[in-house]
Amino acid sequence: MADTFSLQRVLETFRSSLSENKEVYIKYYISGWKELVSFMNSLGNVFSFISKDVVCKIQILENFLSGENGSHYVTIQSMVKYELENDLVDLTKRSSHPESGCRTLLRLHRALRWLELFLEKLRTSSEDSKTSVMCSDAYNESLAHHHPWLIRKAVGVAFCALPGRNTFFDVMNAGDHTQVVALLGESLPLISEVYQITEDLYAKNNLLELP
Ligand code: 1PW
Repeated sequence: MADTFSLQRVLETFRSSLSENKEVYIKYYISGWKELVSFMNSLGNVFSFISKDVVCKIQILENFLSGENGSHYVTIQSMVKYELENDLVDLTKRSSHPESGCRTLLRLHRALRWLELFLEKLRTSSEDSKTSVMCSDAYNESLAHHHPWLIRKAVGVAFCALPGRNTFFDVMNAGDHTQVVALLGESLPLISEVYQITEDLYAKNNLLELP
């Protein structure tokens, strides 16, 4: 992973994460998140508590992927099948499998919805739009429903420290503003597709509320 963030690379990793028969490769899904973490870190210390949790979740999934049962963790589909068939998921409350791949990935999946909403707002925003408002609106429409009060407060504080729209576009490192908007337009359907495939899979298996 290169040091400088590039929006283009995030999109490429999410693109690579879709297999021909529409399964999602965990390896690339995680790479996409790693890029986003480097982005969050470049936004300053306020984001470190947010990125820490994401880093921790990425690590859990990487451990599964490189572990002895790694072959079952190649795609989200194979992970769900394997963990369910082998009773490796705590379905109602956390007990013997508090950090299953399924519940860990679900947290990233919910955050991906936030990202999708936020990037869509950014794409259609006007020059005087505030990133902090777009960010928290997207958050309140998605991830906030899954977070307790204290986290919602802390996340809200972090959003206030976000740089303005111009800086944001520059940090994305994808050319001038028109190019960033075009790139977002091209890539949002992809992120949305990865999100929807995962959402349908989790819904079908009744996994959307995993503790
Ligand atoms: C500007 C770009 C930022 C994009 C990343 C957005 C990710 C937002 C993640 C918020 C995390 C807040 C702190 C941690 C909360 C955890 O309790 C929560 N994790 C997540 C990813 O929502 C739930 O995980 P848990 O406690 O059930 O293990």
